[in-house]
This record gives sequence, C-alpha cells and structure tokens, in this order.
Amino acid sequence: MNWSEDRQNLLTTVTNFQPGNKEVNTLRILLHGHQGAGKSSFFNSVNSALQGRITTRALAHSAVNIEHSFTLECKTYKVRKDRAGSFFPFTFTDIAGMHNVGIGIQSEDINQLLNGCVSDGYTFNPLRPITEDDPRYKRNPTLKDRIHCLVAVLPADTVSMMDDEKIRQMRVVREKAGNLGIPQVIIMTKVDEACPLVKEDLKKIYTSKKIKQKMEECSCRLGVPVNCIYPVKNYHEEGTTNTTTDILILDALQNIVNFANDHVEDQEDNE
Ligand SMILES: Nc1nc2c(ncn2[C@@H]2O[C@H](COP(=O)(O)OP(=O)(O)OP(=O)(O)O)[C@@H](O)[C@H]2O)c(=O)[nH]1
Ligand SMILES: [Mg+2]
Repeated sequence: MNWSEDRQNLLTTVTNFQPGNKEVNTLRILLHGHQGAGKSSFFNSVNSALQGRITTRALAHSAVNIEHSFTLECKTYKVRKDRAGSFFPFTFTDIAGMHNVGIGIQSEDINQLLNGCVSDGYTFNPLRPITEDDPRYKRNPTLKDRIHCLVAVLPADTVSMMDDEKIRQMRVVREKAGNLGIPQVIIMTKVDEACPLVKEDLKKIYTSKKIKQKMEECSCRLGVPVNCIYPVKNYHEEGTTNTTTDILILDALQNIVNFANDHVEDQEDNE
C-alpha cells in the first residue's frame, strides 16, 4: 500500500468502473460471517467512503447487545452515485451470521442465494429453508441474478477465539461458492481492536506484526490465501470520514469489484 496514493484516485477508479459483460449491469456481492463480525458496518463504511460522509444504512449493532443476530432478512443495498439518482454498478447483500441452528441462516439457503434463486427482501426462516413453491423463489436464475463475489467477514480481535464449528460453517459456504466458481475474499475487520498500535495510528496496519499474525490466522482457518485478505477498520463510532480509513475501505472495494468483474467476464468467454 502506497499511503501517498490519493484517495481521489481510488474514488475515480471506482466511479468510472463499468462491468465488462453486457449481460450483467450490476455485480452482486454477498457478505457472510458470524454475528457481530462487522458485515453491516463494512457496507456502511463502503457507502460512507463513497458518499464522503458517515452513513448508517445497514443497521449495525450497538456493542452492548449482540446476543442475537440482528439481520435475518436478506437485504440488498445499492450505493447511490449522484444526486440525479444513478447508482454504482454493484450491490451488497447483507445476511445474518449462520452461527446457531435456530437463530441464523442455514447453509442450504446460502446455496440458493449464491445461485440467484432468492429474491431480495426474503426473510429467512432458520427452521425452514426456502423451497421452490415460495413465490419469492426464482426458478431460472441467470448469470445476472447470481452472486459474483463472496466476501467472508472475520473480526481480527476474536478470530482466535472462534470455535471450530463456526469456522466449519463458514468453510461450507466457501466450498459451495468454490464449486460454482465464485471468487472469494476475506474482509478482516476490527484491526483497531486487535492491535493497540493500529488503534493509535491506522497507517501502521501493514507494519504491525499483530495484524500480520491475524491475517495468517484467518488464512489458515478459512483456507484462503493471505493475498485475498483485506484488513480494514470500519467506521463504527466516527462522526466524519478520514483519508486513511477511506483508502483501506476503497482499496478492498476495488479488489472485490475487480474479482467479481473477472468472474462475469470469464462466464462470457465460456458461453
Ligand atoms: N472497533 C471496531 N468495531 C467495529 C468494527 N466493525 C464493526 N464494529 C462493531 O462491531 C459490532 C458488530 O458490527 P455489525 O456490523 O453489526 O456486525 P454484523 O456482522 O452485521 O452482525 P449481524 O447483523 O448480527 O450478523 C458493532 O458494535 C460495530 O460498531 C471495526 O472495524 N472496529
Ligand atoms: Mg448486520
């Protein structure tokens, strides 16, 4: 990371981006991960960095009450590009963690979601996976309906303490996405909570031994190469945006969008 790289350059690149497959107007990005991992906060941070002000469209938890996952509805968020009403050509779908049977979304539902069978706004019933007779079930999804990049969200500060079952559930989703050829990245959140030096100065993120160690741990536990892991600090309590936080968020976004785009371009080649 070149810190002198202008936030404006990243913003311009993202603003000028257009998907390279005419069949797909909008790249669909799915955020998965356990409750409190920072999925909603990551979307809010992307939106804030692009709008140039703090926004809180996806409801994030307050730190005090994260006992039950907040989001069971599958919500797809667009990001507004300008006041004229245009949107960036990507969306984020935010779903609850699949942490416990009876509370979170089930892995069979994730499969349908990856395949583009689930309409936006569907509320998952943890005890009853979506079936073909549901009116919101899309029977013949095409490439544009499918998920084009899977983003696993892991918190740097607690990744070591996550039990094996939680990790196994995330690996199941990864495998499903892998079988469908969907590219995957990890967003490692809460770097500030994992390393006091980084909390003090976010620019130390790439020299911090602690952060390097956490990235290796995420890589090892989820089975994703380290170069697909993007460490970020989400906006979670700030009143204004700042350049360093924006750069990390926008750099991660740019990579996610590029992976998603490579995927839809490859599909075109295969047709
Ligand atoms: N310090 C710090 N706190 C964060 C960061 N990202 C998220 N948080 C906090 O972590 C808590 C959980 O974040 P959410 O974004 O609600 O997590 P989620 O993954 O959407 O959780 P569910 O909707 O339950 O699945 C909130 O209190 C956030 O403010 C971060 O980068 N640093
Ligand atoms: Mg959430």
